[in-house]
Amino acid sequence: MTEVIRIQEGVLADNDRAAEDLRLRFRESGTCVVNLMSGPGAGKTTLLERTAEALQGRLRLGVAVGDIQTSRDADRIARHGVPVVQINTGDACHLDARMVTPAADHLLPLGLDLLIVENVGNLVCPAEFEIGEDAKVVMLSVTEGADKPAKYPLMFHVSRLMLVSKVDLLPHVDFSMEAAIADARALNPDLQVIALSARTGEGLDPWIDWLLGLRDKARGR
Ligand SMILES: Nc1nc2c(ncn2[C@@H]2O[C@H](COP(=O)(O)OP(=O)(O)O)[C@@H](O)[C@H]2O)c(=O)[nH]1
Ligand SMILES: [Mg+2]
Repeated sequence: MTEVIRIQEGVLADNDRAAEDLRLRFRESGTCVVNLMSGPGAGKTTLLERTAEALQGRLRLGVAVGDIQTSRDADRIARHGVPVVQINTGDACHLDARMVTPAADHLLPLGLDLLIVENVGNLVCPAEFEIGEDAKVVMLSVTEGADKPAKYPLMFHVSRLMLVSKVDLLPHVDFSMEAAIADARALNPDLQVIALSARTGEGLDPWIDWLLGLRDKARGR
């Protein structure tokens, strides 16, 4: 048992070192980095498509997408004219700093203002692995149920912002916004919240403003 715990600690310590290298590189290149996490299908890629459209001509955005297989998400985002790298993790259920490094090698020379990393769809493992980001963002769709913050606490504890997605579906589902936010803030009192719909565009402006604010803060690092 003890041996297993040591292995896990070793993996995380190795990752922290690689993440620190990445953090320095992001800082040197003046790139603000967001780690976007959620369960599968919450709407990350769809939001990134809308985000690419909204930021066009305002700042230089790049995206790295982690998936176990396929380049489908990267293909969707690339259609919106932003540089994208797809990272296939094989069997890993999260991105770690070593997996993000080749994507950084490819994207940082392009001189990006903002890099958004769409993590592998999973509410558990991605929360454990630093990738040198400026901020972690968790997305929870209203179709997943308001109990998820309490059931997957680390994800909500480590994130700076919670996006509650697919709010256009609220009339059709049994989702309590108050309960989801209360449970998430019990884990993380400073957690910011934006409710949005990539379908109707509701909440997109606050999301874009949040990204621009983060980017401005990162400039002053
Ligand atoms: N109704 C509704 N559906 C959405 C919204 N955003 C995404 N979807 C749908 O949810 C599914 C999963 O979206 P996707 O962006 O691939 O999720 P990801 O796995 O988190 O990247 C797709 O069928 C999308 O069309 C939204 O705001 N409202
Ligand atoms: Mg996706």
